[in-house]
Order: sequence, then C-alpha cells, then structure tokens
Amino acid sequence: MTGSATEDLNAARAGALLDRLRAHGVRDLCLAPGSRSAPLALAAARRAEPGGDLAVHSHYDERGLAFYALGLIRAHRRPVAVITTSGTAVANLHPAVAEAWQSHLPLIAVSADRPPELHACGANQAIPQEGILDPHVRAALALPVPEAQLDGAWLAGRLDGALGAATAAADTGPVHINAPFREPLYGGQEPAAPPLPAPPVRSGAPRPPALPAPEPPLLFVAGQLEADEAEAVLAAAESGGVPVLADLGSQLRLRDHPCVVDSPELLLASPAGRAACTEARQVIQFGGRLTGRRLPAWLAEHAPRRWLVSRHSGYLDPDWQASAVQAEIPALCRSLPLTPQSPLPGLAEAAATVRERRRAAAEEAFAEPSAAARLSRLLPPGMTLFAGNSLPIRALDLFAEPGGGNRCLTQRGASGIDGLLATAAGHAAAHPTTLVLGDLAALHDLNSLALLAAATQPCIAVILNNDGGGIFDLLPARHEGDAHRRLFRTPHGLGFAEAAAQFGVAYRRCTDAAELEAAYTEALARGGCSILEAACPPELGSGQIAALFRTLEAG
Ligand SMILES: Cc1ncc(C[n+]2csc(CCOP(=O)(O)OP(=O)(O)O)c2C)c(N)n1
Repeated sequence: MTGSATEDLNAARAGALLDRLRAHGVRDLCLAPGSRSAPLALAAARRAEPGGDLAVHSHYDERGLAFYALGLIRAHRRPVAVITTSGTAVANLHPAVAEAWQSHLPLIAVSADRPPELHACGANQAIPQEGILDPHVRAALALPVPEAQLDGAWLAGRLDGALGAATAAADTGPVHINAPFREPLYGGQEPAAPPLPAPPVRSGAPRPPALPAPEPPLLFVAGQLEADEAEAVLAAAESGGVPVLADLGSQLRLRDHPCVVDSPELLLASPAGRAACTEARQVIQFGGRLTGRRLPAWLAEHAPRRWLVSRHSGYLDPDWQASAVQAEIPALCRSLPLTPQSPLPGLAEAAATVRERRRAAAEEAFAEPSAAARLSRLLPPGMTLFAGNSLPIRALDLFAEPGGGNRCLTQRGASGIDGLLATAAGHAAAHPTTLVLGDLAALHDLNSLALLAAATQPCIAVILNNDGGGIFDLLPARHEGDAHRRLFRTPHGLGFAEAAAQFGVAYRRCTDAAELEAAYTEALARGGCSILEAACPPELGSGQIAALFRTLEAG
C-alpha cells in the first residue's frame, strides 16, 4: 500500500506510468536530467535491471535525445519514450516530434510539469506545456497531479487511449503525455503494482482494397518503404516483369536486380529514358516522399493513370493527382493480378547509358559524387546506410552503385538537417550504421557526438565537408550574388578534428576517394564510432552534378 504522502503518490504515478508504457511495448526509456522529472527517473532506475529487457538511455540535451529515440524506433521497430523535466526541455523535443509525426514513428514524449498552482505566477521553469506539441502528435494526454484515487485502472485506461494512438496499425505516430508532480519529488516509496487489465487488443490489418485491373505495360515507382514492403514490391515486379524506379529510401536502390532501375532521377533527365518510361500505361507508386525533383515532375506530367499505395492514411502526392490507396503493401502486392509483360521499349538501353555516364562522373575529381559512389561500394553486409538530408542524400540517390542491397535509412518526414548524428547513434544502439551528412548538418548536431561516442554498434559518420550548404549551389539561390554566399551557403571554414577529439571519437580527414576507402576500411576494422571528414571542394560536386544532368538532357 502506498502512503498518502506526496512523494509516495509521485512514486506511484511515475511507476504506474512506466509500467503502462511497458505494457504497450516500450523497452527503451530515454531520459534527460531534471528535477521535476525525478519521480520518473527514479522509477526508471528501479526498473532497469542489468540483463533485463528495459533499457534506460540518458543524455543532457533533450533535442538530440529525442532524435536518438527516433533512431531507436527505426532500429527496433517499436515505440520509445523520451522523458524530460519541465520548461524549455519540452520545447526541445519538438523537432524530433515533428519528424515522428511526418514519418509515422511512435515516439512517446513524457514531460514532467509543475502543478497547476505554480503556473502563471512567476514560478521558476514553468511554461505552458499542455498542448505544446499538439500540431504534431496523434494524441495528447494532460494528466492531473497524482492522487491515490486516480491511479491504477483509471490511469491505465487514459494511457491506453493515448498510447493506442501512437501504435495504431496504419497511422502510428508520436503522442505527448504531460505529467505534473508536486514537491517533494524525491524519496517516495512505490506500492506493489495492482493487477490491471491488459491493454486493448487491436484488430488485424484490413483486407487489401482491390485496385482496378492493371493495364500493362506497368511501371512501378518505389518511394519510402520498409524492408518487407520492398520485398513484396520486388516479388510482384518479378512476376510481372515490371520495372521499378527505385528511390534511395525504397530499400531497393542498392539492390542489383534486373527489375530495379537505379538513379531514376538521371534516367528521366535523358530523352530516351523519359520516352521509355512514358510507354507505361499505368504507374503504381509504392510509398511517398521521393528524394529528387525530376521523378515527381515526370509523374505529374506523364503519368495520369497513377496509383499511390501507402500503409498510412495521409495523402502523399504533392501534385494532388495520384489516386491514393491505403493498404498493407505486402498483402496488396500479393493480390495484384500480374501476367508477364514485355519490356518497355528502350528502357534497358537508356538505363545502361545513364549508368555508364553516372560512373564516369563519379570518377572525376574528388567531391560528393565520387564520395557517394565509393562509399556505396564499401558497405559490408549488415551495414545500414543512413543518408543525411541535403546534398548527401541526393548524391547517394544519384551515384550509389547497387550491390549488396544494404538497408537504407532516411529522415525525409520533415527533411531537417538537425538531429542526424543523434538518430544515427540511436540506430547504432542495435545495428551497424554509416551516416553520410553535410557539414552544416554536423555542426547543427555537434552535441550529439556524445551519443555517437557511446554507440554500441559500429557507427561511422562521414561528413561531406563542402564548407556550407552545397545544395544551394544547385538551387536558384545561386543567382543571388553575395546573398547566395552570406545567407544561403553560409561558409564557416570549420573542420571537425577538434570536435571529434573533444567527444573522444576517432577521426580521419580524407581528400580523395582512395583515402576515404582506406579510412572507412580502417574504421570498420577498429569498430566503435568514427568520424570521417571528406574534404569536398566547395561547388565542385554541385558543378559535376549539374554537368551530368546537362549531358544527359542533351541525349
Ligand atoms: C533544421 C533545418 N534547418 C534548415 C534547413 C534548410 N536547409 C536545407 S539543406 C541546408 C544546407 C545543408 O548544408 P549541409 O548539411 O552542409 O549539406 P550540403 O548541402 O552541403 O550537402 C539547409 C540549411 C533544414 N532542412 N533543416
């Protein structure tokens, strides 16, 4: 039996909350330090037994910690809780919560709060927290301060409602639980957990809706997909002889397979490639959030008969033209009535030409294209490639060489350049991870080198340092004279040797592809975490990319 002392009520509430998270499949608690959240931290510490199935992760920076939690979610494919104290700590969760919202990741944000009597009265570290994450959460639960009558089944029921929204089969996403505590915050005794009903069981996936009969020749487009979805798409493509234009996030881009057309962005730049794709009478796109601009533009112009299949309910076509189908992709693929079709005339030849020119461009002076191509060939089996936003993901999408079919992680929900190191570190808690990111992205998330340094699996961060935002050299910003440099590209002249040393991370600088290969091989052999800084001369890589597109466009 718990006492009625405030500290005991706090301990009971915190323990019951964590137990319900666990009943909903949470096995990782990410905690940032703070006093208002002490009941939750102490309850977590009591539950994290060595060798047990509950892991407690801690980091001083809530912003990075929340991205780290996203990495854990991606690695384990289960919900993860991030727990903070009150005040701006909660606001620091917002970037990762927004990414989780867009990417359907079950991030459970638990914020400790001041009790009502300490709000709007000048009390320290008290900001309005209820609803603070609302635009980007599936559910928000504002708990009252702990009271004996309100714990047990009531609390479990309220949490079930919110957590059910986080893990709902088709529309997983983040939730926010705001939990106020009165002082004293330390020293409470937890009661024995009362028996509680199990969380509600959700019904299984609905039967796939039937698509209208396919009208060959078909073309598949693979956007952001999970591995099981990608396998199903590939199996369907094989059975119908259907080509698949594979985006980097599709899990198919690095597969060397006769149905997979890599670098669709480059293919569609060439008149022959575009003509071949335009022979398709129907396009079925699986997953959204395509990396480049040419494929979506081609789809909008030339693929009026287009279905866009996603397991989520949100609409995913920025041109508002595709017919949306919400379905479990593997089940839908199995139900597609496909009969072998003839190859799209000219497609194989156009794809071969593009591949040849792409390889030639990647042999030019060392820059983002050659770094991307070289790295893609070095990935060992079991290594996840994490493509950071901005030029790195584009360089990998365009220049990666298919081979081992490594898993490819992206953060394309909100496409922020924040939190990439942290997410990679979270993913590397379970799987070897190679992150490729830009220098501004790395600077943005330097704090998370502390997380990277603690990764348990090999984690190699390759920073393509082109001294600022190289992507702006490919955008209309490049025509803006001095403003291009000062306000878009923002060169900084910084390297990463000292930062790596401060956080105790192994470091190598590479100035050509051979050095990059040697450093990457050495990092793999050493294990643990490494930073490889690839010195990419400003504007060289973006110039090579622009030139390749020009050559392809000329036919
Ligand atoms: C948090 C956030 N702030 C700003 C942006 C806008 N943005 C997109 S790309 C980019 C430049 C990134 O530079 P870097 O990481 O060095 O990569 P590069 O373009 O050089 O490859 C910026 C600022 C963003 N996507 N996310």
